Amino acid sequence: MVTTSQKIWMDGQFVNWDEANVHVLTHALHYGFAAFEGIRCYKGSRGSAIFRLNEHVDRLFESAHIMAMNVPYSKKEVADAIIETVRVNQLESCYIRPLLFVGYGGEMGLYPGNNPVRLSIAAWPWGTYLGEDALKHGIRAKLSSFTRHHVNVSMTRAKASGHYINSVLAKCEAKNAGYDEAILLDPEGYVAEGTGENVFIVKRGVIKTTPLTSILEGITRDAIMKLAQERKIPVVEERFTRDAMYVADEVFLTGTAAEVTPVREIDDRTIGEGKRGPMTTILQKAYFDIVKGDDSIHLDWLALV
Ligand code: PPE
Repeated sequence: MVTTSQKIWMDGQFVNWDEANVHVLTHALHYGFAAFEGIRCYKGSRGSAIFRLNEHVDRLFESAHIMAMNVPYSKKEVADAIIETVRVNQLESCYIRPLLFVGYGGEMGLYPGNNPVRLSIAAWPWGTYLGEDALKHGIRAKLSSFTRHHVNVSMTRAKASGHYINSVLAKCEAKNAGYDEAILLDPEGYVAEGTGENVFIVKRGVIKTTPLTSILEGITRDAIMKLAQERKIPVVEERFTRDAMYVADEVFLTGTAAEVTPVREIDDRTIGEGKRGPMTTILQKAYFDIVKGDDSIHLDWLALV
């Protein structure tokens, strides 16, 4: 169950949580034509801070641009509204979900026409994404029977709602088979990403992650790559196969919701030692130090509430 908060920002004003409703003929509800963000705010040593707020707002606008949606606000207005949503609800640590969608404006059919582009921003407390044990001991993943999007079917640089049918199908398949998460391959058979996470492997001291073809350009992915480079750990963006994951020393997933989650098993094969590996431990700690305000080098990644 979601832990509710008091108010949701909708089209420029705050409404009560239970009253943040839309018409059933909302375009986005029918065709998935919406873009969203997932952002975390952490209470740390410097108070509550939103991680990489500007990058998330930029990505929301990029999604809109790819989808040719006009955002009726400036980036600053959206960033301010996000901070205000956390403040109004007096949240300390929370997950923030801006949703930009084509609404109902009297017309139906695929063509968005003059239907309004609407924006809502909700925030609520959301704990560990993949279970209490996940961050410490790792998860069990399964390769999905569903393929991630082809670049010319869906443009995955956009965090578009409609893309997530693919993720939801993969997630349900993996969960129903008793696994924690699914990993999807791209249309050419190389590893793409998790249902809501990017994938990294570690082999003989080198970190690899998938290139930006059929994946979302993760903001956590970018942070982890930078953190590794700062520690002189080699990082390459390169395609790899499912068997490269099976024989990797470590595999981990990154995402705003999933944070930095070790993968201890894939398709019933133990990965490395079957527990959180040393590289994952270093990068996970580095990540949590930043979001908790304990790393003075990356303070520019935090927007204080
Ligand atoms: N790939 C996908 C498909 C994805 O949805 C996410 C975020 C990522 C990679 C990682 O991106 P980033 O958060 O910028 O590091 N998934 C969001 C939605 C999760 C959900 O269940 O909803 C998230 O983590 O907020």
